[in-house]
Amino acid sequence: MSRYDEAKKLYADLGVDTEKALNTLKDVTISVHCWQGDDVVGFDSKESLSGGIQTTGNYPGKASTPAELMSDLDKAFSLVPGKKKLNLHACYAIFDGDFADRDALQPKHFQKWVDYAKDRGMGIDFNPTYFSHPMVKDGLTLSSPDDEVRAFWVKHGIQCLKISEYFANETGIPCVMNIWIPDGYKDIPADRYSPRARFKKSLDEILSTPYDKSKVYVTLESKVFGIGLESYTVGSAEFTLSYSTKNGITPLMDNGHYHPTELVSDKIASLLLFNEKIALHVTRGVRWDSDHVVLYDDETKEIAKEIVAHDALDRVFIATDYFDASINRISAWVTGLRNVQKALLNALLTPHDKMKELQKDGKFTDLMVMQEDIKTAPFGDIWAEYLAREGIKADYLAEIKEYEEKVLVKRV
Ligand code: RNT
Ligand code: ZN
Repeated sequence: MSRYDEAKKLYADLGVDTEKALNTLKDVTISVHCWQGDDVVGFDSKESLSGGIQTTGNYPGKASTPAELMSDLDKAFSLVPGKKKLNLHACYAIFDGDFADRDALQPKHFQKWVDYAKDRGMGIDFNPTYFSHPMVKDGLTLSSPDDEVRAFWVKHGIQCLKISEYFANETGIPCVMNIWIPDGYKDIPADRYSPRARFKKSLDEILSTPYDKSKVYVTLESKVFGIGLESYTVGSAEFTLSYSTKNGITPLMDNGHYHPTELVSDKIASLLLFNEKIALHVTRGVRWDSDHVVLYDDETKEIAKEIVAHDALDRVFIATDYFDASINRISAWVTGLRNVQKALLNALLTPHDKMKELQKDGKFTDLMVMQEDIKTAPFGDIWAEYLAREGIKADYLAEIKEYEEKVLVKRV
């Protein structure tokens, strides 16, 4: 008997159908953040990364042209099982001598990305880029008191909506457009109200542009603090949740954007009760929103469990969001993406109904024993079977090292 067949039997004894789990997982789409490949730099400006986020490390071989980034993405995609979507930021516009500033971006500046995605049968998600740009004034964009600055960024949002609709039309797959602004203050503000009021007004202005809501899902991402923005962020959790539910858009939770003892896994159920869809940025914060590579750790598993246990795979937009420049960037992509998939598989291999029943009946002794027992079930054999069925090699390091030697280290 193969290791998979044995594992299948053991899981069946626990009440879990491994075939069903494998079939479900292969249809789950993960939106892959393009910005791991070049340390969140993009192609439209020479400004250094701003907005209170930071990439550290200087590993050789970062992509600095569209061709390089596409090639690196291909390498990463080839080593990751399952369905993928490409997640782009507006700063990844590709200009052919027709530079346009952020407030004037057009669908044509993303045509090469559309060709790329279509060739690979993928959809595209999108993010307006409200950082690393001279029009970020005093750390503010959509909440700026300067009318010119605020108008510039409103226009950017509107153009991005048009580009998102273009992506959906071209690929035939809906586009998730995520709005995140870095706006905030380093020190104690005198007025916490007015910046949020201006942010609200700006969002209203952007979203008053007609767009097809069956093709573009607008999400709004909250944050608790950023580097240099420690005391106040305009787009706080309360703001983004209230705005989203009131205006029929989708809230996005990034699990690096809360106080360290606050867990996104605990928030998912509440959001599912009040929203048709929710969105996630899966990341790993170490002591702060450090955007480390996602591991197969407790919180990643718990997040996956919350999605699967409540039968919400079709209601949650799952995207990755991390950037590590201290290790091979392709390995960073592959490791993190595989770990999200592992966490989902682990959740699909958990007898949730049985365990919910134990909780309902107050059988907490039995529940704890079962929760602990399942941890030593032969998960690795099912994962190996998944990779094999997807035609993906288990060992990815050797291939990445070869690519590093042949391609990455030769880049200047
Ligand atoms: C920043 C947010 C945001 C960015 C990307 C690049 O803290 O998490 O999602 O990481 O837009
Ligand atoms: Zn994020």
